[in-house]
Amino acid sequence: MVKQKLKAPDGAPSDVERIKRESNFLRGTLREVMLDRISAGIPDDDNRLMKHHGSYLQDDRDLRNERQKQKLEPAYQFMLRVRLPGGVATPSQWLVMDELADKNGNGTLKLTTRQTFQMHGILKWNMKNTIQEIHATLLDTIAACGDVNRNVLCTSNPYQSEIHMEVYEWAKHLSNYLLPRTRAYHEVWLDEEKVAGSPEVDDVEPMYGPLYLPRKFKIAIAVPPSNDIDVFSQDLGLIAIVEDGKLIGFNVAIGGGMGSSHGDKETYPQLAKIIGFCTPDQIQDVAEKVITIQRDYGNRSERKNARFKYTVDRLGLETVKEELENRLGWSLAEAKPYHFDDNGDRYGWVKGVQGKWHYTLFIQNGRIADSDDYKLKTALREIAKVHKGEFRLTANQNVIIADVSSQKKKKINELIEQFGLTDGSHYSALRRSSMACVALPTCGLAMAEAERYLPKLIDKIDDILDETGLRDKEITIRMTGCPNGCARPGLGEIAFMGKAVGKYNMYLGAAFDGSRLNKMYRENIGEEEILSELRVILSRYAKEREQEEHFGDFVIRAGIVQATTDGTNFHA
Ligand code: SRM
Ligand code: SF4
Repeated sequence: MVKQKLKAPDGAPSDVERIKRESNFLRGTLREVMLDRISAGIPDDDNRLMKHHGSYLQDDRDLRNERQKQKLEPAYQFMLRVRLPGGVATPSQWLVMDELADKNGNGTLKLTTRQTFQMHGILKWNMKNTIQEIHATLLDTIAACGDVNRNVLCTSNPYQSEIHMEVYEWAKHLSNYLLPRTRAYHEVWLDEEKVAGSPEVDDVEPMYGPLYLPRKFKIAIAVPPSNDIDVFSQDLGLIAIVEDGKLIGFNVAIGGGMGSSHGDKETYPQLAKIIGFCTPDQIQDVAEKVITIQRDYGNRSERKNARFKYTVDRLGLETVKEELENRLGWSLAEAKPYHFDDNGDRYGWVKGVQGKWHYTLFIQNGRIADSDDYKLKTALREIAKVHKGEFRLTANQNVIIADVSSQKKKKINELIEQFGLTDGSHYSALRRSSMACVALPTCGLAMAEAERYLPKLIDKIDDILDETGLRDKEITIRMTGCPNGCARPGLGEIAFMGKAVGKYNMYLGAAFDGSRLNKMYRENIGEEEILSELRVILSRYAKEREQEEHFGDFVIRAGIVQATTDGTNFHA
């Protein structure tokens, strides 16, 4: 067989490549434009660079039309995303985030689908002191967005075994090791003085180089039987393998991703495929070499085809594996058996292996806010004041109050009761298994509502669940305001992706354990049609399902949506 010569796609580099190239390692003119007081916004080139510092310029879309009518510039504000490997934060870090959200943000915190905090509504003149206060609490926002490796996820549950702690340490290590090395962040936000002279390019970014990656890159580590981080949706997914109570290594899966564009067949969600196994001390090398393959062969002219999943498809899985092994200088071992039960969270109190307690709190779509009748933000602040353990943010947008001693459990329980916090048990199991992305009003790409609408839609679906006796049946349901897939909708047993205001494409049939994508069932439908479709399908599920059969499996067996022959990747 003639060995394929690897190359990146031809074509002129995209404008973002020019911006990165001219940026002097992500500096651009950010330092200067953040001082300008004429506009609350920043130029587009700097906004592109800003992402690598963990922030986006946005505008409040609820106010867009009105401001346009009044000939005012959009209501510019920044979103800021923290880097929080494995989602672990201390109570004092929680308190700082809580205070900053009130002082400089819109008074809320968003727990994201990648286990971290986002703040919205920060004005330009408050950005620098916000980042400085985050830094002072030993957190940062470096590489939380942008064409680099993003926040590294790992299974949240700290109770099942000591392996979880070990895996968390690996997630933290990978996140730190794969950070950009440029001092741009320190200079722009933390007033670090620029070192004289200009070091050689390779010294500045030995792994990334001056152009960084063609696109964002995502890594997550799952500890079976929990797939709470949706390991197959990642560019690089690692599955912890435990034998005789010891972590012996990781199955390595590559080329997953959720995003697509409506009606564009050249873009699609895809599940990562397992290519082998490596030991714990090999994962740094594996991650680094996979990233350099994407750096060298990813598409730098078409950003919509630039994710690693497209590089893998273009070059072929086997070729990428071969290239990886060439770069490693050794071969991956054969993948080991593993089993996932689900991709959800386990709510309420559980006792961990070391005798400490952990409480998973249900947070609807990750939004921490106070309302007249539910003081969630205040409650978590009061808990953080007395809590001595950790907060663990989950990839399902919930939070675990973790590592609670038996003595402290009583106090935390009192606060849980005083503020009426919930583990979700009085809700339908479907609501507990729901996720929605931010969408309107802050996301510039949203075509429809998600976070603000899904709870209301579920109120109506709950009526159907009550009629059909399915209230306690766990069915994953996900909604996004566009097909970019931020709430990993391709892996919802039921999913909706925004098409236009009030209109969604409806998808059915993902696997309950996150191992099979769903398929488009109806296009561009509104609430009435969604509910009438669900009434028929859920009624059939209630009557015709086999014992223990999950909803996603049922819709395929019943022929409501068709699976492809390999059954793994059948997103329309
Ligand atoms: Fe996302 C872009 C929010 C997880 C795929 N995502 C965005 C932006 C920044 C919009 C933009 O580019 O202007 C959104 C900001 C909205 C806002 O107002 O806050 C946004 N993404 C989110 C969050 C906050 C959703 C949430 O409600 O939790 C999640 C933050 C994660 C984090 O902490 O890092 C979030 N985004 C995801 C995920 C899920 C995951 O990573 O596990 C995905 C699908 C997985 C994947 O990447 O394939 C995801 N976001 C995208 C995409 C499509 C990327 C693609 O190449 O296919 C975009 C658009 C883009 O990059 O051009 C995007
Ligand atoms: Fe915005 Fe679309 Fe992501 Fe939702 S899925 S946050 S609408 S980019």
